[in-house]
Amino acid sequence: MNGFTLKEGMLLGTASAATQIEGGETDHSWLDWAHRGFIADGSTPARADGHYRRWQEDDALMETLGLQIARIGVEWARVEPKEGEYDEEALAHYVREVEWFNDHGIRPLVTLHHFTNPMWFERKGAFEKRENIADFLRFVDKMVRVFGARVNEYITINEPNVYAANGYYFGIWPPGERSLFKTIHVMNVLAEAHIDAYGLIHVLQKQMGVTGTRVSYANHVRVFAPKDPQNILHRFFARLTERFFQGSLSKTMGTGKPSFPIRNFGRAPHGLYCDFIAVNYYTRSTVAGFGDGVRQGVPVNDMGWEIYPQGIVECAQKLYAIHPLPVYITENGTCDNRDEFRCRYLYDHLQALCTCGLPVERYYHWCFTDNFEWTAGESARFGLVHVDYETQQRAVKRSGLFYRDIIAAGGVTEEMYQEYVEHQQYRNNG
Ligand code: IFM
Repeated sequence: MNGFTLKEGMLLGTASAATQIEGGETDHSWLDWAHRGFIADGSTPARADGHYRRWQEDDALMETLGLQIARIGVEWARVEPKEGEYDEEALAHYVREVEWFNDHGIRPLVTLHHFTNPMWFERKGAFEKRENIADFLRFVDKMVRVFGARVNEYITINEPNVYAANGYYFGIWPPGERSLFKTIHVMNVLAEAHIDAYGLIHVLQKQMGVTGTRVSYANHVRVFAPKDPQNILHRFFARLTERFFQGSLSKTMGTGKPSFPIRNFGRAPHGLYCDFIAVNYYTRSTVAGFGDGVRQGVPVNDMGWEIYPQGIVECAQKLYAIHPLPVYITENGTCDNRDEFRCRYLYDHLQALCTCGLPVERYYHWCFTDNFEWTAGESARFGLVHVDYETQQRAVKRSGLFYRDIIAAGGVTEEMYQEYVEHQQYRNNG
């Protein structure tokens, strides 16, 4: 018998990021990166989904599909195009959107930083400099006051580990640096920025009489498995890579207690700096030395990432061991350009979550619409809704209909399994 029931009270929706969907010639680090020729297919975030203008169409489609929650991002560079100067129209835009969500029974969770910096902040050295945290906090302060009681759930910083690793270690994202020392330093500054923002949001919401405030950070977490589990070096490097990529930063951000290789950590007393566990999960990495790879003969998506559904539970369990809090899957999804296996992916990951013992309260699928996937540009499709970038036409994919039906049914029945999942197979690599 196939199928499963969603956990009691578990809510389903989607996650997105402003730069990836909004479009527009906003003066930020990713438009600059695209203009410098670093996007594989030559696209830029200036086009994306044009969501900034089409938000009502997109959000109404979410409502039609029955989504209960929406994780959305705010584009800092739109709101504060020049240092210390706010764009009132941009602020009003985001307020209108969260109001719309609240009025239509879709609960918003707002991400304040999702990879992209205004260029004025980037030019100042962004999170390489501790003193620049004040700029981020000014923006946080502004947004939280402007949203008031309309939003009481925030992610301060999205995937600080990916921001630091890609921008400062691999040099493939802005600002294109390659220095282990800087990577660790930036992680350190991001952890401080999160802890300060966490405290600030709570203080402001309390002052405004807002209740039920929940704030967290969201790291991109993976399973790091030794290529040969019998090989002591493979095991050692798997543990080391996990620590450098996610373990150390997650512990430091959540507790204020520096965890190697993060050191020299600032002013925050040790404590608890998250109100829920945020899990962005996609894949498992296979490790045999420095760097990571993908095992051969395993199911992979269109970007070559291993599909390993049980990993979503393994990663959540690790974070739960640090802080036993409600679990929000703040991102999970896959690049499946022809929508050939996304239903199976959804089924396998949701089933793993719904049959585990963790208190999983939210699941935000990445993403609602296809969108600008950073250096892969428009060529990698993660959406439940297809976007024709030329015409900007939206078309709900089969996986979008499956997601709608899961929400309506509170799980997957045998009939739904047969209709959407049974015939879908993953492709193996190698
Ligand atoms: O598109 C990204 C998102 O911005 C952050 N998490 C991973 C997604 C897929 O790569």
